[in-house]
Amino acid sequence: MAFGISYAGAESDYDEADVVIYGIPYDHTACFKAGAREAPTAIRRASYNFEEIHFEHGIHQPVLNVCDYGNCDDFVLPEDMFEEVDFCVGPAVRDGKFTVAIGGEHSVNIPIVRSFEENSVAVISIDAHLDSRDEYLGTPNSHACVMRRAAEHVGIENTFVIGCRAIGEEELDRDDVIPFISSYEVMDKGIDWAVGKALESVKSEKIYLTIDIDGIDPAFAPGTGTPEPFGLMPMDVKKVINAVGGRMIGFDVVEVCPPADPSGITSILAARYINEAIAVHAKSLRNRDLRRGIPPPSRRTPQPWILLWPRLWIPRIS
Ligand SMILES: [Mn+2]
Repeated sequence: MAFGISYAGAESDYDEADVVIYGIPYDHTACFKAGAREAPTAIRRASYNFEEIHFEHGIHQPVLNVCDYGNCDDFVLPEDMFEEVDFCVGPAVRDGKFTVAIGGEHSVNIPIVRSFEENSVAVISIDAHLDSRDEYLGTPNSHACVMRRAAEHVGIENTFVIGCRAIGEEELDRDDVIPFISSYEVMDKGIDWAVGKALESVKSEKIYLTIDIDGIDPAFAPGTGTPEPFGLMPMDVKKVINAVGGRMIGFDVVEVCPPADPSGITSILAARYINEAIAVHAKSLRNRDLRRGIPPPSRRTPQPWILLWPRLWIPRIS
């Protein structure tokens, strides 16, 4: 259980959890607006905005056991952050849990991907940037190098970026360009086409989905470290989460920057994507159980003390 405010509905212990949520409040390689370290708290708070039921999926979110494991400790050097994330998130990956990480900047994705076996997963990224530099501002572990590091671990054929529109010359002027579809192509041909291409392109059946919130147009997600105009629509990304569906084995949302998000709208969108990923995972588990002849779980019965509790419950923030 998290210290302070937990993600809404995350009431399970680790052992019985299907889904484990981690906050990784790391932003020390930020190059424009810093402050993503505040996102785990802001997104957890935003999670109380939503209904527990997803009528469009026929899913009541509490059918899954969700554990909020709290935040990783913060370290300044990315290599120390990697070690901490491997210590916290690595065991859950190896235990076969569905992990949901809340960044932090995009570099928090590097140690999570490395906790999967080499070449065992594909990494699909929603991002305004290709993030494929060998190194940036003196470190190979910058948030601008995430997909290059992923490609080294899972193979370049198992990487794909959707929605990018800010790419450095040195990222394109090389033989091993990370496969991508720009936001301009998505605008012309539609997100269904784009995600279809991505799913065809990657070789691994299992997919880790990482959402850099700056992939969405800054009109809808202004609270981010490096905002970039001409982005994806919020609904596009919901569709991507659904299209990846049962192939998704882990998820993160990164680069929300609460100091640049005075209305909180970006954190709300990020929390909604987390709920979407949890609902999609719940749906895939339900379908798997149905194939095995196991009846779907019934909605969790409220405990008597919950029925006595005042209806308006405002989470305490500490
Ligand atoms: Mn980005």
